Amino acid sequence: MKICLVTGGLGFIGTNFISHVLEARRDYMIINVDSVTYAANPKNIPEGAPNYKFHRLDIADKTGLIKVFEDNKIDYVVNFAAESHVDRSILKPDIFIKTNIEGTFNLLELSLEKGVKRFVQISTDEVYGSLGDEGMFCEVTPLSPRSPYSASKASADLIAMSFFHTYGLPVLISRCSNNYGPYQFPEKLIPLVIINALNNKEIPLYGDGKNVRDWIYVSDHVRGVLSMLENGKPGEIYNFGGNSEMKNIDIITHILNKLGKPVSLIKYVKDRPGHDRRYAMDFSKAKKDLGFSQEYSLDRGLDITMEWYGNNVKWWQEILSGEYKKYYKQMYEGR
Ligand code: TDX
Repeated sequence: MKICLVTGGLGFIGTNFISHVLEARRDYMIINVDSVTYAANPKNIPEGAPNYKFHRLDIADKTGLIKVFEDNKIDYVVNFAAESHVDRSILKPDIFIKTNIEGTFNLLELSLEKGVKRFVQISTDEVYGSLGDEGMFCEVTPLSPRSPYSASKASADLIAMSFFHTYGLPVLISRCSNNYGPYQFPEKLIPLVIINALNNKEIPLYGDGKNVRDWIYVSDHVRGVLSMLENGKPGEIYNFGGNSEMKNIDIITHILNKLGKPVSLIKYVKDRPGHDRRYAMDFSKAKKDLGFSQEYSLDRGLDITMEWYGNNVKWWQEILSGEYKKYYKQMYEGR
């Protein structure tokens, strides 16, 4: 049995990763450590799933983590736990430093001490900064993060890689473009558009709406992470992308058309400060070294995602009536 500690496994990508591994690998035992912040939901993974244990714990809580590492002989760590929303990092950056940097550092120290065989750090394309009309990010692109969120992720990447070079901890880093799919918290663009459209509510579009993002269906990303965990080379960084660059205005219009909703729902609002203009990923290394390829086109991924939000109204209605209500008001009213 391979004991795999997954952090942030009740959040969006972590949930999708755990579900995939539990289905695809019988020889994995998953230990999920998640502090259950606003963006996590304990119902995402059923209690009592086989080969699965859950601990409610913050990765910034080193004492708690020590116990998990002492009670279990952990082979692998996959660190999804992070504060991940750029707009929240602009409003209140401190928690991003604590979770994303200090939390990762705690995991690295304990992994080294306990002889973990592989440490996968889940990073993001945002660490590379912002592109103009041309070019793509590759793994050797210099880091140039521009928001407190992306700066915290870039910092964690640097510390993680320093553990590889200095102490020989087998660290691997994944950097991926914008994920979308089931279980994504509605503060992110795609679920926000779907849910607002279903509720016939205005859709806030930042700035001129021409910022470009590359979209990847979450299942493709989590397959990439698993192949990297199993077949990647320690000390390496792997980019993952979706080959689906779209301007924000175009992807919103596309979703509204699919849902049969009018484009008049779109409301141009004040831009995000420091808003990165364009992301695009060169993921030829993951293709070549890991055999990574996408299974989902943007259209297929969007159809499945829209269907999931349509079938799981209770899941997101609970969110809309909680803390998110206050955040949404602060973010968008009067913008
Ligand atoms: O209401 C909105 N209106 C809007 O125009 C929101 C929420 C977003 N946007 C724009 C901003 C971005 O250009 O849409 C684009 C996507 O925004 P987000 O969903 O907030 O994602 P982004 O800022 O691109 O960052 C995402 O991708 C990289 C994730 O949030 C990060 O966690 C990931 O690392």
